[in-house]
Amino acid sequence: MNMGIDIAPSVAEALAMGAPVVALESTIISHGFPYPANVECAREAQRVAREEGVIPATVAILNGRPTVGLTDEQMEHLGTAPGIAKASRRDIAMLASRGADGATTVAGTMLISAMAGIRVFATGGIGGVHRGAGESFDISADLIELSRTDVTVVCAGAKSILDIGLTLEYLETHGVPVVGYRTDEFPAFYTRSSGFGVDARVESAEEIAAFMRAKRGLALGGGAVIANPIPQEYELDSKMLDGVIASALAEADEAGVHGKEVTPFLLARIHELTGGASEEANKQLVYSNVRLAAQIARAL
Ligand code: PSU
Ligand code: MN
Repeated sequence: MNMGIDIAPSVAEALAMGAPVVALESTIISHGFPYPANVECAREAQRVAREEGVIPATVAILNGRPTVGLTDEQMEHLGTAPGIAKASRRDIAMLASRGADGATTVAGTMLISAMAGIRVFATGGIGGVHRGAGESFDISADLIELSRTDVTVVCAGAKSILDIGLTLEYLETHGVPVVGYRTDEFPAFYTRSSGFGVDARVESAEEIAAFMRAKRGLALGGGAVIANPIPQEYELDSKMLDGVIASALAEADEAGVHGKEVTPFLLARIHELTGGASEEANKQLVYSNVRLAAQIARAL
């Protein structure tokens, strides 16, 4: 039985005509930023996509229905209502059966995008292998989804709250291509460099579209990561960040935070400890990723 998904008219029409569509996630709204920056960022991300001639499709679970393409009111709801669930692959069926709301992670958004037939998705940063995963086994479901669902995820790399080296090893093991857009290095979200390389470097959206066509033509399955470094002018100071991240990690450890709470806890602490600086950087890298994702969707 397929209970189906709800696709907004603008998105359904674009998909039917073969017009370009870019998916956007909603965990970033409910758990990634404080209010009102969260809703502002979500609206501006949609505006940037439209400015690039592409239809934005923000994804969430509303009243138990996977929903593709959100209105301003729906995004306001996700950004303000208390206790919105974080929805990764394993949460979706329970939210559906209970008729509840959920903000989709990268994994959840990929899954629902694939159901809708959307091939490109822009986010801020992907989840990954957490530091200390050898003990905690904390590896984001985003990485497993990338290995099984054919959606291309444009991101600014992964935050150094994660073990970036192990995240890249894991993606390699699971056959997920990691492509650098105009970079040889995998970016670290707030900063352009991490000290770790990418598999391949490309210079244009057309090259990425050609890569996606080749991947599909060979029925290779699985997704791909397109790593787009934060624009230089918004990059944060890495020394300052190292200190902030160390404090946030120590606090999480002390507070005994675990499971799906870890990432939202760390994101919130980083925003609190750095004030407006990280918030601005985070917003700007999202817009830059939406712009690139839109260019890829058009090139497809
Ligand atoms: N990393 C960020 N910002 C985010 C997230 C991760 O820099 O908003 C969110 C994304 O929705 C991602 C999720 O899919 O956190 C990963 O959570 P976890 O580590 O619990 O899998
Ligand atoms: Mn986790």
